[in-house]
Amino acid sequence: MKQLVKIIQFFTITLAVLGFSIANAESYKFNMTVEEVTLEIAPGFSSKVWAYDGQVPGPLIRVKEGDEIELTLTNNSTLNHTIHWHGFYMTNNWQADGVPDVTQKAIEPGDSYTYKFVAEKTGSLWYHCHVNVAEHVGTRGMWGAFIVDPLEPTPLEKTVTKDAVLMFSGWNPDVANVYGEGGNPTEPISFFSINGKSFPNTQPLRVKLGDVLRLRLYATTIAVAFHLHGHDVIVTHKDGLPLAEPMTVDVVPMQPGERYDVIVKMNNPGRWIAHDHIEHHTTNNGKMPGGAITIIEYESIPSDDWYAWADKDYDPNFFWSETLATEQHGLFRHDAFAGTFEDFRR
Ligand SMILES: [Cu+2]
Repeated sequence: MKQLVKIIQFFTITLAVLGFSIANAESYKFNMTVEEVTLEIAPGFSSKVWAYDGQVPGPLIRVKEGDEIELTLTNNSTLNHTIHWHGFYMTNNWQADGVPDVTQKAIEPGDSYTYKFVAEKTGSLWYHCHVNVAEHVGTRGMWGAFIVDPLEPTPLEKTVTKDAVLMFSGWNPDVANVYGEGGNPTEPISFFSINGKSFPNTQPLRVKLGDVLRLRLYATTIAVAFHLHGHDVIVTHKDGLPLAEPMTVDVVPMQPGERYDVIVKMNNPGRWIAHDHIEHHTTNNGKMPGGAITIIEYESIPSDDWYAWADKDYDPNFFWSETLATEQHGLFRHDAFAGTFEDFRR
């Protein structure tokens, strides 16, 4: 009898949870394009890219668990593309997985394709092209972050006061200006970036004493060993999913495609570098400093005239922190990530 009561309770709770999620689900209709633009990555180094909505990273998509998404992608470029929704389950909906010649025909120049799916999995997910991935994703910037807020965040997540997305990638200057080349595993990747920019073109992360900072770390196209000076970080999520036991570390090793969410208690005022600890990833074509570097600036620390970023033109949304500070859901573009159109398109 006790067992039966338990079973009935279980189903009642399950139904209540499902009912709740369905009742609160939103439906979104988005449009994105693929554009051929040139992206400035480091001082003196630009690359031709295929960019979702003309920007790298592509627009941030943010919804909540259970929401429905309908996204139409129009290909304004000269080669075929798709979107693969990395980490999504696509239950009974495998045709939305975005793999050319497996789940769909690739989207040809001038054509559109509509993806419809439900945000079942939560956390720090992402999207990328799945046509000739080695070039399109590896060296042409076809990727962006997709965050699904869980209906029931973990207690640690609820303490976060500032959120940031850091997408790490690499670039090969030898093929940067020739579409259709690149992606050879032996090619020299000699520029390294966070959100499509190499230091000093990256941006600082400004915090205050007492902040609880969440960094959503994406090893988008290359291996990364993320290290923040002066603090330990608590690894709370791997590939979007909460860890049963969060782990405290000072280096976060990641392989391409992996994401780790880390939470940092901002309890040590100063100016602290945060960088990829694979040594040559902090260079621009072999010259240090460059590459995948940012600096955490506590607002109580005065600047110095010798500070590398003393005169920095500050962009508070470079890590999507402003967007993520709101309750807003949707698709978000950011001008700072936009490439420039070539003359031949005018
Ligand atoms: Cu592509």
